[in-house]
Amino acid sequence: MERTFLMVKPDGVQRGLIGEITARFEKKGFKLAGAKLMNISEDLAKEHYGEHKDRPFFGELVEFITSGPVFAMVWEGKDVIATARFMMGKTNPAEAAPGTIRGDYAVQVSNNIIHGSDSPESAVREIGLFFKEEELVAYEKSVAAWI
Ligand code: IDP
Repeated sequence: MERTFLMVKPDGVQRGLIGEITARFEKKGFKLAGAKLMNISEDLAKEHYGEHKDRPFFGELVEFITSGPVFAMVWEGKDVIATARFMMGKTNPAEAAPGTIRGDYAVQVSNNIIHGSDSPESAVREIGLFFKEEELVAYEKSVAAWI
């Protein structure tokens, strides 16, 4: 079963959207494997967003993601990586469709509420950066056959 790393960013936590966002993935039928509220260190932020290190907004991005607690999660399910990205909406909230998380709750690209892994390789890398294996919980949900 596929796993992805999702994170409610500091703007989403401050705006009280943890429950709203988590509920969407629960109701969709995905399974939560781990979650925690945490502060991101500057080193972790730079590592997580390493692919953007040469972009002009990198400093702003690191400052933003370390500006307050984030809610880090691992979700499991069939095609969860691509489906979660679809549910998040486009990176720029101005282009994100209504009904998506960014389309419904965000205005600016710098404050776009949620992060989600964009490929299987990113998911493995990001889960490893944020979670120890023992923080992830393996269990069966009795409704699985109905999803
Ligand atoms: P993604 O989060 O949809 O995968 P990426 O292109 O990987 O999008 O960019 C990572 C994050 O960097 C975005 O979610 C957004 O918060 C931030 N970002 C992207 N472009 C800009 C920009 O032009 N200004 C400020 N922040 C940006």
